[in-house]
Amino acid sequence: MQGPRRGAGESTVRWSCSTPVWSFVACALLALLVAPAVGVSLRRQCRLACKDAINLCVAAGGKRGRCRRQTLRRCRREGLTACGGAATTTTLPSGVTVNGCEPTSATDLRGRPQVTVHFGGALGLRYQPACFQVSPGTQVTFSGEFDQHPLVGGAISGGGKMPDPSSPFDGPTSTGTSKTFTLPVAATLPFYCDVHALVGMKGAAFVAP
Ligand SMILES: [Cu+2]
Repeated sequence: MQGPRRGAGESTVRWSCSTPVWSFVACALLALLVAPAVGVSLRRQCRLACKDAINLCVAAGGKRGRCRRQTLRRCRREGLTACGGAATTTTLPSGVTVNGCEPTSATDLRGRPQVTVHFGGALGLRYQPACFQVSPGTQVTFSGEFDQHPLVGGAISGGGKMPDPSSPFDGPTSTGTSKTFTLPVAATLPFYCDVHALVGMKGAAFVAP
């Protein structure tokens, strides 16, 4: 049953059930028609609202079916707000990981105007810190050899690289040894090394107030 017809059905129920002429059968039948429509509607709304959260879950390496089930279950339990902030321009719902990072376990560097991420060299094929939280407006400086470890804004998804041209990290940054990016607004910003992403050289900045 579609949305607009549901409204008509509800008003019919109210009218018919207070009118003795109508039998119990009619009331019961209408109630049966209306009730499932409400349930279906929330399910459908969750499916729409949680698309990004599901994609992010998959991008973080999760199996699509499992990501879908978990995300939709959370949406039905906690309401649509559970998926309201799933896009890369907002924060992740807790429990969802991207590039091996999850906001609640990420290094909390909020409140600092400037943060440095080191990579390569003595650290090997990784970023330090790899998973971190910063406040909106923070300047994040990546320090290391970009020619060996080109930096790209984006996520690793199902074993593949998914560059995000809209990421403040953009990229690839493949020359020089230091580059500073300003992260202006609350966002989930995964990044990776274009050469070593698939062997785990990746991370994510969670920008949160
Ligand atoms: Cu690398």
